[in-house]
Amino acid sequence: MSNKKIQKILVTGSVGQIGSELTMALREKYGAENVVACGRKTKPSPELLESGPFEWLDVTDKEKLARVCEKHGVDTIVNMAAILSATGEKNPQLAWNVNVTGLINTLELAREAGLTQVLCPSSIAVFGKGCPRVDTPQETVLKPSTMYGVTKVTGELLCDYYVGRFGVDARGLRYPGIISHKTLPGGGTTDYAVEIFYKAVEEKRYTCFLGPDTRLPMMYMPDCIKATMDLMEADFEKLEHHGDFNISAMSFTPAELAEEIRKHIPEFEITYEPDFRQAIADSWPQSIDDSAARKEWGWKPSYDLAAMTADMLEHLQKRHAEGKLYG
Ligand code: VAH
Repeated sequence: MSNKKIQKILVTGSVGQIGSELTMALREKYGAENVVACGRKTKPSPELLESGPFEWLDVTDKEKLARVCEKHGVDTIVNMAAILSATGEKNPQLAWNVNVTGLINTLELAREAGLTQVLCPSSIAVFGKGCPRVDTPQETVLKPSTMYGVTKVTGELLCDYYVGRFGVDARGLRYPGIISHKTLPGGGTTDYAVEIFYKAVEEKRYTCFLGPDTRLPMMYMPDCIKATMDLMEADFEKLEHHGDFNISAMSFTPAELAEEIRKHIPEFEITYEPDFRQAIADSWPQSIDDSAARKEWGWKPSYDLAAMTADMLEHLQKRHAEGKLYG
């Protein structure tokens, strides 16, 4: 396996929560014309559409994926297309098709075309019953209770198989809940940690779909982007793990997040009406041991709860004052 240089990237799921910001960060680093954004149906932002190449692509369509990669001379695929946990429970077959068929299409293309790298996101959703929920280790029992988690365990196993059997350079991160002020999330269990900021700014109150003491691992988007791009550039020879790195930045509960928001908006009020997503959250870790990522490729987060809250509210309060809170 050689550390071939990444030159031309295709990002699937470019219009999603992580994909939309990751695509822009990759364009800044590798050159806008060298990063092909792909979306399935959601309308891309003018910024994404006008800053570099864009293709309509369903990642489950292997022939179209191959044609687009050949057309642009792609050597690296960042496969962000996914159906997340809550939506996946409403349509588990769709989640399997997008998350697993989509992934194996990218791995097969990497094998057939000798691509430089495939970045395959995983999630803390791979964890479930039988593993420690505090400081959840890199190596432990993986028995997820959601189809999303099942697809991510399958994805990790497929990545590691393609690395060992075919010499494909496949890498992945177990993302925690990701929080951003640029792109609204869709269909996740951790989405409350984004919605709460918009409602705090707009209405000074929020009804949370998880209970007050539901502790979950979380990360601010700038750290998510940094982790992803750092792993992409890591020396393959130094990696002991491939598709399944634990990463984390912080862990908090809705009550702790509300308390932090009240340091900026004293009158903010929160109520709790747990729904079906409570059972999903209760099956996930409360905190993560990410020592493998720190050791193998120097992972280190920059944002904690206070820094993230201050930055989120600064951006959202400015947009709200300009009358364009939702863009
Ligand atoms: C979800 N945001 O809630 C995603 C993520 C760990 C959570 O995978 O489904």
